[in-house]
Amino acid sequence: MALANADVARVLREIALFLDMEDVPFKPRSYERAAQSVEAWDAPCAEMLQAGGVKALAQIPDVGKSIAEKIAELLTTGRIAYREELHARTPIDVMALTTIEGVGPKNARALYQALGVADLASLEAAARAGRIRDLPRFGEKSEEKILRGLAFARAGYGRVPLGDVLPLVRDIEARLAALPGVERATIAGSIRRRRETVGDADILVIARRAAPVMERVAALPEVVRVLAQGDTKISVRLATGLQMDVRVVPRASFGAALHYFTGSKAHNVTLRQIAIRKGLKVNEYGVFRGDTSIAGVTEEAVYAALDLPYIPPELREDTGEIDAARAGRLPALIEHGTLRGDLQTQTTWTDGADTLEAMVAAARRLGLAYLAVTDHTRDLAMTFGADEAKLREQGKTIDALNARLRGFRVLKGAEVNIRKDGSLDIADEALAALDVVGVAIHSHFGLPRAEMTARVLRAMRNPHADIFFHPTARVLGKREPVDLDLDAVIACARETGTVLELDAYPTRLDLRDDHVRKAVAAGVKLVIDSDAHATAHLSYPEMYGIDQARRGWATRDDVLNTRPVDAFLAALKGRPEQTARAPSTRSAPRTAAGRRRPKRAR
Ligand code: DGT
Ligand code: CA
Ligand code: CA
Ligand code: ZN
Repeated sequence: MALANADVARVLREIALFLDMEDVPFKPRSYERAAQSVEAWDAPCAEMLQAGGVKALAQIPDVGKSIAEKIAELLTTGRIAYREELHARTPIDVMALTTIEGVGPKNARALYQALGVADLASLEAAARAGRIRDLPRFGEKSEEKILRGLAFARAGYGRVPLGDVLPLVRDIEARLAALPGVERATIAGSIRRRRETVGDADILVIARRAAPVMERVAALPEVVRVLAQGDTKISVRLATGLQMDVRVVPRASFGAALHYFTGSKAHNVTLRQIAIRKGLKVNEYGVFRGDTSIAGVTEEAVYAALDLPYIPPELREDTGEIDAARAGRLPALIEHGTLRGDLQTQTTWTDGADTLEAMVAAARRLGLAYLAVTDHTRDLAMTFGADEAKLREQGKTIDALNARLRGFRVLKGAEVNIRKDGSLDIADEALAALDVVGVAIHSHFGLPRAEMTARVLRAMRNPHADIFFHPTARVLGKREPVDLDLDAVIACARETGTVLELDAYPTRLDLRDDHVRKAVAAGVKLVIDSDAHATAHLSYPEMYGIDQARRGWATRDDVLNTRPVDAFLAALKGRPEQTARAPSTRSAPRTAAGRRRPKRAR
């Protein structure tokens, strides 16, 4: 079976890590960018190679001739000699080791050279034996951190981030739907509810005859093993490790089956109790009065039979949605296709893979009308963080670009570091010249709750801090959320008019759903951003962000970047409309700065 682009990207990424470990300049970034780009590329590399040779591969952005040749080598021989060379010098599982928080490529090499650590098992053994603490540049704290990281990686095992499975499962859904004899194929279970992590995939298929469908499922190229097979259900293991259950159901009971297998279990249980009180019975075949089915073809009919309006799958967690439905108080959830701007993106100015022009073009293709460039700032030296002078330079470039653009606006922004003490790493005057200031935690993740909360509140009280980016700083499967009093943050956001972000990058999803719900309930405004580091990432808000916002009961009005650019900017803190609400926090210079708040009559 030909390697998928994701597999190619993984090898390129591994090479980047090896090069990084050896302190080779520039090259690690080239490989990392190429990996990102290959991963995001629509056409399979294997097919491109077949159709157009190495030249075709070199058409992929950020894939130069040399890397294209290596991809071709990988696709034809299954290996890259260069990678083998690097691996022979430091024969370690660098990919696995660097998923542990506290272990970068250079640490990994040091651990190998001093202690022979080559994989997660030997890392754990070394940490448990207390041998890491004595190494130069490590110490007891790093050893503890590594142990925590290992425990965290283990605990997460078994559930995978939604973003790791959704594209593949959607693809399989489409292929099943196209099979002869199949009337419809639909994702159910936690993936349909868009839960942020997934235990296994569930797909329902309407077909008259189940056997041929199950044969085709077993023969899918991704399937490595059939775990179980019955008359209408088959469970398989995919090459990625994911389990997938496919059930074939008749049209007459499709709505009931879809409802049942979408879950959640808790939602289903509560609904069944309601049915019982009405003298009805609900199961995967329908809603029954005695032996007579009174609903089953559609989910809407199932709910209607219980005197309920349709409840969107994202809300079906038994966290009050059934009561709200009964009372006619379900929120009008934010819809797909309603976002008009993106407030967190990075470009080649720092650690993004694509130029500002390319990002703008891609954003326009997605139907957006504005985009804030929010490259990292000074303290993040390794990502070429901007200082005040660089931000000024960028500002000029953006002005020039905006003068050429019609119907699109690039906003001047920055992703400003919140320092340990809550101060920001860019001077207020420079912040005042920006359209949008995002503040974020990128260091000192381990502060105790009180200190962490005070730090964040201080940053949010800065009159220039418009948006608090990825508030809990978690990385799914890798870094736990910081210990932060979210209630205090939400109260402060409300008081100061600071917007909270739902970062839709698939390994972040931060704020997560239940935090969104709290923020929305408190009347705090949100934005849904991509945190894009490449053009392909700009679709994340639509792919993941909206769904998580829906899981947080957010309406369109709660999300500021559903508004046109002028209305969006007007809603940020310190705007004339807002000063009445938050008088104490905004000092005069912000609006008086002129450049910061130009009248946008264009
Ligand atoms: P997951 O796979 O852990 O991410 O979560 P789900 O929700 O996809 O759970 P899964 O795959 O075990 O089952 C799919 C759906 O089937 C589940 O959401 C509700 C339904 N279901 C499964 N087992 C039961 C059950 O024992 N009772 C009820 N009422 N529903 C069930
Ligand atoms: Ca499932
Ligand atoms: Ca399942
Ligand atoms: Zn960030």
